[in-house]
Formats: sequence, structure tokens, C-alpha cells
Amino acid sequence: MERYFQEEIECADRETLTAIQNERLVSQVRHVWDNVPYYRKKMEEKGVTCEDIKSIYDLHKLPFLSKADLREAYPYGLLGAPLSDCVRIHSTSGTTGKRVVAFYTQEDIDLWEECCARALTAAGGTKEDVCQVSYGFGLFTGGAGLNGGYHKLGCLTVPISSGNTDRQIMFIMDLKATILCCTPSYAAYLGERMKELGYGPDDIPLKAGIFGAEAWSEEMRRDIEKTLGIKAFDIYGLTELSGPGVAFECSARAGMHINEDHFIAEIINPETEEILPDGERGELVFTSLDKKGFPLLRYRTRDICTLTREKCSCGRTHLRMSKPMGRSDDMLIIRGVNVFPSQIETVLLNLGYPANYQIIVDRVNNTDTFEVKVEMTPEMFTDNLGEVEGRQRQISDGLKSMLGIKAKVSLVAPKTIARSEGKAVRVIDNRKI
Ligand code: DLL
Repeated sequence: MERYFQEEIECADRETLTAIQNERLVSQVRHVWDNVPYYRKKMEEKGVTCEDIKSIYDLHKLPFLSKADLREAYPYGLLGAPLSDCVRIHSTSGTTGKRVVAFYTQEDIDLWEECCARALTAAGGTKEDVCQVSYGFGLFTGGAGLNGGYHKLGCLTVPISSGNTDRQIMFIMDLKATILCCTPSYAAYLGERMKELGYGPDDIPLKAGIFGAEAWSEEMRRDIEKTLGIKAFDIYGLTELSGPGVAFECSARAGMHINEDHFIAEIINPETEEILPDGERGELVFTSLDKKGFPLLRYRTRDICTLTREKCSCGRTHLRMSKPMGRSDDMLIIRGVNVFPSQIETVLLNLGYPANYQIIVDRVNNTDTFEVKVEMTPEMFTDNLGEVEGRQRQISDGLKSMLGIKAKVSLVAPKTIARSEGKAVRVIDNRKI
């Protein structure tokens, strides 16, 4: 039987949800107008005042916010509450330019943790569970958000953070952890290491995993589930909107329910900014309805996905987003063709290779070069050149039929591609250097 953390709101009918969204949007726009001069100026430039926003049907009148705005407004320009009311910051893991700093009031943290508790309950979690939180703690939102959510539910949490894989495994086995939270690439690595240590899926006490923070394919889900003997659930979120728990998978695992009482989602064409109908693929845009410390309106996430309002078998009524296939800024354009790392992952896993790969792109004589390094498993490893070439050809053919372009495939020895403890780095694009 499906269980909910906040059934009344998670299963509310559309009329009730719309009424909540209308009321919260009007009050949020007023809050931003009164407290965030940076955004008020953007509204004035677009010729819109807070009086113009009377319901969600007026949302399209508001200007978009982009990552560039967040950088320009760094650090306090988008702060929505007095600093004395804020109790914490988190920050993005951006490698270039200024980091984004998000502020939280205590109420913001409570709402965020409730969203995480909804996700945990949807994955079958109860207060009887032992949850190992192997997302990073600190400025990254993964560790703190999920740990807080589990406390709302009364679970025993193991706030181990990322890294030190053998210690992670010792705690899973000794404390009989039942739920694991980390990035999917780290879950895959934990599985690989547990196998090496001789643990099969039946020896491992885990029953579920809540994995997110990076794009991952259905094939990778299948692989992780098989090695760890668990059911794997996707969770989505971003620092700018609080962190994990903006959307999460339920037992149907057919898209992630967006917490619509807190966020309004739109899909737009990233080039023209035109709003697209449900089912069409485009960039996800979010408006936060009740966050006060860092209240973003129409924030362009750069994540590419689709939305559906079709009825879900779990009973939740909140709309669902598809797995993001990647970020528009992660998308590679190679010889004019759009390539997402997740497409390469799908080909490799379908052919029985592990998700340990690296994509190297360069430009030589004005032409893009495209190489995919793929790690062999110890069972595949051989010095028979004919066999290696055959495998390389097979992968190259698979990539050609998925992407329409040819890649140079190099098979490399087991354990030669660095493992990540957080978000995996799959692409080296030398054209940008
Ligand atoms: O990654 C928050 C998070 C922590 C989500 C733990 C889930 C679990 P940021 O570091 O700000 O926050 O990165 C946000 O990560 O815009 C997406 O591009 C990507 N992302 C997050 N979740 C998923 C997911 C956290 N389930 C950025 N699938 C987002 C694909 C994801 N991409």
C-alpha cells in the first residue's frame, strides 16, 4: 500500500492545488517586490508590477531569472529576508566564476526537509529504517537536506558524507543500513567495491536507494539495483531552489512528482523562451512559492526534460517531470550533432559495459574529434588484440546508431578511469581550454 508523508497535500485535487498556488504566488510576488530590489528592477524593466499578478495564469508576465543574474547579484542581491532571519547558507559546486549562495530562514529549512521526507516515504521509508546519507555534507545541499528529511520521519540516520568507501561499506553491513542516499555514480562504485569484497546482493541489508544530483539512465538504475539488491529511486533538486526534494520518484518510478504546493514548473524553448505544452521537451523553469530567504521567480534551470499531468498509479496528483537527460550546458555539440553523456551511458550499459567511461572532445584542423574511453571489467580484460578490436567496433557501431556520428572508442584496463565520490566528471572538452 502506498504511504505518504503529507497525504492531504500530496494527493490534493487540482482545484485545491491551483487555489494554493494562486494564493502563494500572489503573496510571493508581493514579498519579492517589497524585499528584492534586484528583481523589482527586472519587473519594472518588463513593465510589470506586483499588482499585475493575480493568479498563476499571470505567471508568464514575470521576467526570467538566469544563473547570470544570480552571479551578478552575488552575494546579497537576491536575499529576500533580513539576514537576522536567515539561519544557513548553501552554495553550488560551480567550478567557474562566482558560486551561487542561497539563504534559508528556519521556515525555508522546515519546508525543504518536509519535501525530502515526502521523497523518503515515497521510496518506502519509515521510522524503522536506518538511512546512510553518503551525499556530501557542508555547502552542498545533498547531505544536509536528506539528513533533515529523515529526522522529520524519525529514521536513524548515518550522516557519513561521501568518501572512504571501505568505511561506508563497513557501516552499511554493521549497522544494517536499509536505505542509501548518494549520487548514482557513487552507488555504482559502492556496488563494484562490495562485489570485490565478496558481498552479493543477498548479503547486503539495503532495500532502497535514493539517488540524484546528476543525470543517470534507466540502464544504470538496472545495474545498481542488481548489484546492491535494492530498488533505486530518483530524486531531483538544485541549490537555488533549496536542494534535493524539489521532485522525487514514487513506487511507480515513472517520472518525478514536483512538489507543486511549493514550486510551479514550466517548460520553455531555451532559445526562444516560448512556453511549451506538456509532453514537449525543453528547459525546466521554476518559481518558488514560499521560500523567503532566497525567493526565486521563473528561474531557468538549464535542465532539459518533459512534464506530464497524467494520472499516476501511486495516487499523488502533483505533476511529474521526466528524468533530465542532462543540462543544456552539459550538452556537447560535436560536428554539429547534439550529444548528451547519458546517451553514451545507455549504449554502454546495454552492451554490458560498466558505467565507467570518459568522453574526450577536441578540435583538430577545424574538425571536432570525439573519443570515448571505456573501462573493461576484469572478466573482459584480455591482451587478445582481435577481441579488443571487435569490442571497440561493437561500441562504435552502437554509438553511431544512437547518435548518428562516429566515435573513436578506446578500451582501457579495469580501474583506470577515476571514480567519483560525488557528481561524476564524464566529459573532457579540450575545445573550451
Ligand atoms: O545536486 C541537489 C541534489 C542533491 C539533488 C542530492 C538530488 C540529490 P546542485 O549541486 O545545485 O544541487 O545541482 C543541481 O544537478 O540543475 C541538475 O542539472 C542536476 N541534478 C540534480 N538532481 C538530478 C537528477 C543538487 N535526479 C543540478 N537527475 C540540477 C539529473 C540532476 N540531474
